[in-house]
Amino acid sequence: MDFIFNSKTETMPRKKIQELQLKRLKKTVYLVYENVPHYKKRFKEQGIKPEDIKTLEDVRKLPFTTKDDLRENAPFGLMATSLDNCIELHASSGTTGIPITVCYTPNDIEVWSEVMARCLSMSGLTKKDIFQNPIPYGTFTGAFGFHYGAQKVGAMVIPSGKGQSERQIKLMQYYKSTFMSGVASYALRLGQVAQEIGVDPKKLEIRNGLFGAEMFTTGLKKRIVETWDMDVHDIYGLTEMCGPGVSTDCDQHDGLHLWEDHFLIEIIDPKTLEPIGLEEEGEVVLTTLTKEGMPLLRYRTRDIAKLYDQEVCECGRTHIKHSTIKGRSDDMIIIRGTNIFPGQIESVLMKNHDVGSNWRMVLSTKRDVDVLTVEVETKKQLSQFDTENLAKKLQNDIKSVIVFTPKIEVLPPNTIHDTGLKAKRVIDERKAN
Ligand code: DLL
Repeated sequence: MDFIFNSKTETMPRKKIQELQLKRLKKTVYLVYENVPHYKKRFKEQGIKPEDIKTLEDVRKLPFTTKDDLRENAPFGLMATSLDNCIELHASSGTTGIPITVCYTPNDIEVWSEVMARCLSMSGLTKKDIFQNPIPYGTFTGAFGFHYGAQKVGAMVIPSGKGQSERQIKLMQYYKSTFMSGVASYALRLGQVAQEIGVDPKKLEIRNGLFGAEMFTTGLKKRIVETWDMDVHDIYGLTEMCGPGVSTDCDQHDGLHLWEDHFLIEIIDPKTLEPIGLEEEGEVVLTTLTKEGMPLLRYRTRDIAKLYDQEVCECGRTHIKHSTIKGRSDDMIIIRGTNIFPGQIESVLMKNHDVGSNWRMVLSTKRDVDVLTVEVETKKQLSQFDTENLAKKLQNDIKSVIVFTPKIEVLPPNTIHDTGLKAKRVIDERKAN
């Protein structure tokens, strides 16, 4: 059940939210202009001054910030305060090997704990809960964000940390954990491991879960709900903003409320960089409104979503809602001229009850033609006959969604090996050919 952690702020009239946003945007603009040489240079190049920001729409006059800007200024070049004023550091490894590093002042940690407490309460966490946190504690933001937020709510945190799935299940049994967090695909994997060791996840005390950190399709959510018989919520966030805690869906499950008193969201067309209207899909661009350590203006997340046109939600919250993240613009695959998002494939797979928790798509080239192979693990070992039938069914179902016939490889359970914290769904071998 959905609880409101900070009623005054979460249900603030929209006009008031916008006034607060403008006040905080102006402050952030001065802060970076005066303290971050990169932004001062960009303002000069674009011929703008902080005092040019008079309305919220004026945000469009400001420069974008990209992942390349972060890498070029790594690790501390975009800091708006001295390292002496910071008390914690987190980083995401990225693909190029240069980690995106973020340092937090005490107030940044306080704000992060607050937004996480809001997200967790919205997913049903109360001080009575025993909160199991099966995310690696390290430079990845996930575990600490959940940890701070759950403690702020007053729940008891079990910092169960990285992997060791059997141990996670045993801790759940032993301590009677009632709420769990995690990386989306791991929640399903954990359910499968429970079944493998003879534990019915439905019979554990877990009744709520808050998951995110990667593509989280409706199909995957449904599978987690069915496996665990728990209420599932979706949490979005990224290292560059704070980590998890930017937005979460309430009990209506029709969009994620984004904490507009701390983040300003725009949706842009990634090609023209022009703003896109409500209810239309585009790239999420975020500006921090209260960050002290590393404030960012118009950060291009590469995540694809749309904003909903709704004044007040049934839950009483007034903060804007965005759709689930459809994918990352850099995850979109173009194969024989067709644009494919991994989420489209996952939605088909998760509807099929013979399909297990792990899958991936492999792109290769055969005689100069692109080939897409979808590798799928089954839940249980299947006979040759059933394996062939499943492959045919999945081929037809996927074809009807992506208008393209993939090859399907049906594999026994536990044959696709996890490559890291987040599931790696796309293996593109085309470049090597
Ligand atoms: O993944 C923070 C996080 C931890 C969020 C735990 C939720 C739960 P990064 O490693 O910097 O931070 O990765 C951020 O992950 O830009 C999205 O592409 C993706 N992502 C995060 N949450 C979701 C979600 C954390 N709920 C990147 N749905 C983001 C889809 C998500 N994608």
